Amino acid sequence: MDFIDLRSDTVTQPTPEMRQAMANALVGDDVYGEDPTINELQELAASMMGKEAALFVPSGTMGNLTALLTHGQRGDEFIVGNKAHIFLFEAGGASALGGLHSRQLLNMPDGSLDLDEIKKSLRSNDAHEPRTRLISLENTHNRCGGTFQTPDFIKMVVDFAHQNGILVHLDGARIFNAAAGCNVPAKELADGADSVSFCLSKGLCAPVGSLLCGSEVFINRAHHIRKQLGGGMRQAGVLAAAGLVSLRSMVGRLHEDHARARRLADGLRNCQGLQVEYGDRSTNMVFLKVDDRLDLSTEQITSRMKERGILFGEVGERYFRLVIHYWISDEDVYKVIGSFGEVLGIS
Ligand code: TLP
Repeated sequence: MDFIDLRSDTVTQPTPEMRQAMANALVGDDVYGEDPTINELQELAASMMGKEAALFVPSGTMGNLTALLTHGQRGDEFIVGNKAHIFLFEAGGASALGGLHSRQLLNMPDGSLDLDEIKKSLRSNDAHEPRTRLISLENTHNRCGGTFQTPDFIKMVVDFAHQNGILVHLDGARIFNAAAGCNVPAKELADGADSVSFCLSKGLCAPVGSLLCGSEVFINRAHHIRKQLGGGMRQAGVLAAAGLVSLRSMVGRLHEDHARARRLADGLRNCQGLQVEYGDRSTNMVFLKVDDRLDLSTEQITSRMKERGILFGEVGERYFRLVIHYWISDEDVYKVIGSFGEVLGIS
């Protein structure tokens, strides 16, 4: 059976254009800096983020980890939301490998952080305390509904951080979804951030890879850290070739995914016992809460939907995430709405 796979946008397969570009890619040894396709991708990524330089890394996790390890010293503290991907889902890498100490602040429901809470959490020069080194933001914010953070919010945090000698890293795994959501170029969302990472292998459909962007000095240091992490790749231009297609052909279509996500959310609002989370700042993710009064377990719902050829993620108790991406058509969206109606009933 061909599944309608809404578990994540990480499940996207490369497009035929990408496979063609991969087959024809010029390659070289990137550890020597000699892969022309990677160099081209890095230059394009840096310019799209408004930064001096960029580094191709195998994954979003390695992009974030490389950024944190490049910015901070052992014992330094970084401020991070309690629902941030870096905090929840990156295997504690910053602490395990960098000795970095996380200071978790409650994420607001829209994924932002409260500036007053950030202010209160800054450390003093007292020898008992770690040094506050960095604030890490996420855009779009995955666990807060795939919501985009606005340029004003980012600017407010960046300005405050810089006035206090603190750096800002942006986990922009889906920064192009955020840019499409608030209708600004991605570089506006990265403006002022000391580093930004973004993924090619999510809604942009490339099979592998992320980019870490920042100043030339930062990227030179990050290059060294990437090597320490074992992320120095050789003829990875075959991967970068797909990434170039992502940046040139896939960025401009993300609003289509958002329109389908909205259609899906609107259609599901008629289903019995479902609370649909999709608001003004949502992008390609729809979250669903299942009413406790509904006489179906989470497993029953997921298995009955699976029987109908539909997969999605369970991200909490009676809580689901459905992610729209390039390979999900309008027809698929209507099938998902109809199937939920069959399984749950229409109210
Ligand atoms: N997110 C994945 C899972 O790990 C949860 C997903 O299915 O959404 N930052 C953000 C905001 C992410 O959502 C992810 C992946 C990453 C970083 C890590 O990217 P990879 O998987 O390439 O290491």
